Amino acid sequence: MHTIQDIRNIVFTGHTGAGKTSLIEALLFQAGETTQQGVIEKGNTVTDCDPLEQQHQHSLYISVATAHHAGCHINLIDTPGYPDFQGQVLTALSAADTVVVVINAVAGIEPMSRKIMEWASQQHLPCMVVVNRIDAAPDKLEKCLQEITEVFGRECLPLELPVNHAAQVVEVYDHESGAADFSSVAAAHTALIEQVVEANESAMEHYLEEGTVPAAELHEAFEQALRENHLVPVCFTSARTGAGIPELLDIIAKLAPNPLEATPHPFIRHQGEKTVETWAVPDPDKPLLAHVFHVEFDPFVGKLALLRVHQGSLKLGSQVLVGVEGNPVKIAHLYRLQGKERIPVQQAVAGDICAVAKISEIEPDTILHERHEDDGVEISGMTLPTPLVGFALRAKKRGDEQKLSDVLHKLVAEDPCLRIEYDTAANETVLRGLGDLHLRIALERMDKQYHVEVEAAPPRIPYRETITKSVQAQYRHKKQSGGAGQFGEVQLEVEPLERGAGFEFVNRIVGGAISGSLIPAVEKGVRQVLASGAISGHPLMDIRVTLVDGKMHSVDSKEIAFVVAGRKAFMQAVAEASPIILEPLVDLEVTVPAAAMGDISGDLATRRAQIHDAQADAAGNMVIQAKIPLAELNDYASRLNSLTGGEGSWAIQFSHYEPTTEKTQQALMAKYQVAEV
Ligand SMILES: Nc1nc2c(ncn2[C@@H]2O[C@H](COP(=O)(O)OP(=O)(O)OP(=O)(O)O)[C@@H](O)[C@H]2O)c(=O)[nH]1
Ligand SMILES: [Mg+2]
Repeated sequence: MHTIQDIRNIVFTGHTGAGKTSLIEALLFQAGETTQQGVIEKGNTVTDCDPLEQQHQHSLYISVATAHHAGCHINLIDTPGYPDFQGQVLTALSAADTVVVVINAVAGIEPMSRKIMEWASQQHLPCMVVVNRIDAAPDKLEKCLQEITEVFGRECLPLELPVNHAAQVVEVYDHESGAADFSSVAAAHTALIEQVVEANESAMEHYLEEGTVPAAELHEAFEQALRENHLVPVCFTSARTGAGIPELLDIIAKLAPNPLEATPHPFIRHQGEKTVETWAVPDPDKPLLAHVFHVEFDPFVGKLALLRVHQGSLKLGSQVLVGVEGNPVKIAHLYRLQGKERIPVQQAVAGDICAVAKISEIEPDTILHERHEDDGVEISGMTLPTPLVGFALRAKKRGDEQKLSDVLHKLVAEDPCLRIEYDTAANETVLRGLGDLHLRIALERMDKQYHVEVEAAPPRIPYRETITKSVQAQYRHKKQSGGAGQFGEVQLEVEPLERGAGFEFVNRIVGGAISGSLIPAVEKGVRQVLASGAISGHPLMDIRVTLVDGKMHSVDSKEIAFVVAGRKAFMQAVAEASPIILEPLVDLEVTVPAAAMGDISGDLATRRAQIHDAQADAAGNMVIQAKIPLAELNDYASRLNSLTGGEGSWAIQFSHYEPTTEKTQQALMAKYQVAEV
């Protein structure tokens, strides 16, 4: 049974293709967890265990495996490197004590790695850089290290150096001299130790006075330097040849922080109206606090929740409380995971990672706890990016609607950056994600894993209608067929308001031409048109409607008559007030390699974009800022991918409404008339 001191929680992050999954595979093999090292191309790695991951040869979800080495229980968390799946990385950070950013030695620092480094330092998480694929670029490693210090900072220092033309590596924490492919072991050792002792006064004193630091004190200073991001060690590996793999495993066991040495993860506690920051105490004997950092659905065990125990111990057969409701549940199945394999365990102590199955009350981010006073505890995580790219979905087969809805809820539970929206105006279910690939993988999963056939179409663009001049209109509603009749007459004035002003209804009736009790009926009629649109079926905005006059009948003037009169008068007024259709514009930020700049701006020009800024960032990429109609972005993700070879990224945010083109307006109006007939 391992203790908290034996645990290491390492999350592997970095740009797609850097070799995270392969690296974990090599570490598992080195530690003797597997008898054969799996290969991405064969689809037989431990952590790419999902059929879609194997088919695409890319990780899509968080996956956990454990290596046992030098008395340590090392939890290795694999994450996807595609930007579309960054939600998985952000949630995995909440379970980790060390963030390993894997860099592809051939490609150097790529966009996702830079982003992850920022996130990790925002959270003060200990970081390590692993330069992988050194077999493929033995001559580029010195330059790669230089780039790392330039981009990530001078805290990045080699903890290893490649030797024998990158066939091996030498660790420079213990080794004080020897040759290396570049620099020297002595120089790297001195630089590392000097950086470490700067973090700790007593270690610094020993170093200055005696030239050496006692091992335990140096270890403590090393951990402190990691926590303060004063040191980011750089290692070198080849998952393919095995170079640097035994050394990396040793380093993880010896120098990566255990949960007691790591940066504690912050929690918040809701106390009535107030929220206060709080910390878990990584002590197995304290009351339980365990955080669900990932949920997945297994065809055999159903809902499987991955947890990091932050305080106390989670025991098989125990009763725990779930989330803010504090509902009691029994832990009937407790596992540790080895990719898709579930290994039953009796308990998970503070600091450890485990999985529980078949507890329907558990959602992503749920806290399992023991005392009702902890019902209001939540983990305080990073803000996730907003999913903006969408598909409107419909089940192909009639009767599959409920199945589709169930599947969508599962997909959203598995990925915090997928979202379901219901557009009631269009009667559409829209699935939103961070990009085209994100949504396409979700569609593929619906088809291949859940066997529900769907039709996907671009979602309806939220167009709006408005008017461009002021007019008055009058309408008399009169119905006299048997019994009591209906009579109502209203005179309205409509005026355009400035963009974004919304809607105003003003009553200017004086002298009781319409009784006060019937005026809300007129407004009701007007609002019906406001919501459903007058010319294209889209809501109206930026309009003031003034009720200027009207007539009533002492017997026949009921509410319904004035609702109808209000509606008809408003429709008539809008038709005469030169109505136009507005479309939403968004602020678009595109980051692309400088070489792709020409193609990208040319393409944007064909999409009616107005580029207002283009600047190089620190890594030499171009960052373009533009305003662009949302309607022009339906296929942008795949276009950007093909123009930049997958190197581009983009983000949008709503900006404002502007009149759409004459052509779009005519098309929308024609479509509406056809639908109305
Ligand atoms: N030459 C060489 N190839 C490697 C090495 N490590 C991984 N690869 C190859 O690089 C490709 C990507 O490896 P993965 O392990 O899937 O990379 P990843 O970082 O997990 O990628 P994502 O899951 O998409 O984020 C595969 O074809 C691997 O065989 C290495 O050390 N040397
Ligand atoms: Mg992977």
